[in-house]
Amino acid sequence: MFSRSLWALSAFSALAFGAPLTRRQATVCNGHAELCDRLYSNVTYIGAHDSFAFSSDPLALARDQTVDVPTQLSLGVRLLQGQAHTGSDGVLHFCHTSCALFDGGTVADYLGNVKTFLDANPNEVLTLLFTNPEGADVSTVWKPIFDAAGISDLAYVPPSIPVNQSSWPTLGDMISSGKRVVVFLDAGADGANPVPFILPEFQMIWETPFSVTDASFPCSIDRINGPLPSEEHMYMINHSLNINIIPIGDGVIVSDPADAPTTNGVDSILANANGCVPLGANRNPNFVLLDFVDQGDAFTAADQLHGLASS
Ligand SMILES: *[C@@H]1O[C@H](CO)[C@@H](O)[C@H](O)[C@H]1NC(C)=O
Ligand SMILES: *[C@@H]1O[C@H](CO)[C@@H](O)[C@H](O)[C@H]1NC(C)=O
Ligand SMILES: CC(=O)N[C@H]1CO[C@H](CO)[C@@H](O)[C@@H]1O
Repeated sequence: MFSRSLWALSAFSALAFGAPLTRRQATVCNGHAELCDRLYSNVTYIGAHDSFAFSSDPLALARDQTVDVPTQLSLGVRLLQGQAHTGSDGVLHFCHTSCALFDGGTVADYLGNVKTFLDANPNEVLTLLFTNPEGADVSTVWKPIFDAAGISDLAYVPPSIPVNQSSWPTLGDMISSGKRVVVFLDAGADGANPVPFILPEFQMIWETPFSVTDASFPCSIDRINGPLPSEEHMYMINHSLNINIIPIGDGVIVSDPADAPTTNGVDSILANANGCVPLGANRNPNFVLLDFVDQGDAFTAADQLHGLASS
């Protein structure tokens, strides 16, 4: 009895004093044990293009998604893309081209939804890739919104920028350290007052062209920045097929929902990925950016790119 309680006491003190020193090591990362040891840069994430621009109304031509952000995340989306504009209320919104055309609400509300997901899913690494066409200031406009949403503390801060292919942490390390959100901005992140967790996208990611209307998705490097060579970048395929609804002059290009089941199917995604592998230092794409991500079979394609059986 005595020795038993002594044992219990020592077990208790090991828990109380020892446990905080050893971090809980993640055993399942983004849904798969196999991904825990992979570098962040060696994983393929399915992304939702214009994630905020969701509508179930087929007449909403400016929509690029059918289901809302929490549903996208529950399906397995791990890259959320959004385009920020200042609304008429003076705060940052996610809007498609302009807030008059499609207003997806404030960035603050959006990030609140993201935080709810992160809290409920502690073993998930998530990437946020936002565009900043109006050049909103990172330290005075963007950072306070991330701070208020409680996401800044979860954001990964690299030891130095840019991060090359081999210098990203593993998913397991990101989850164990709690720094499991990676934030990229396409413009304005490398100005005079940078924010350590808001990373300049094109120094670390290159993209294929956008507004593609060719269903064979020929691969090329479109947007990229130095100083790292392209093979030290991660890369994103903009895998959404557009149609020109007014084929006069420059036309009017909108995303084509009727084609989404095919475009987001395994064959189309793998063909696009394979076409890019030679440009991507023989690596698979890191990010597959899709419209209407609830359609097709993108998550099976990602499993295949990871060499995993379908989950
Ligand atoms: C990526 O992960 C796979 C599977 O673990 C591994 O075989 C490959 O060597 C890794 N690639 C790099 C560049 O680390
Ligand atoms: C990648 O970055 C690390 C750390 O900055 C550096 O030690 C390494 O030499 C770099 N590798 C390449 C291939 O540039
Ligand atoms: C058509 C398409 O998906 N285009 C997008 C490609 O990705 C960039 C985001 O980084 C967007 O700006 C484009 O709209």
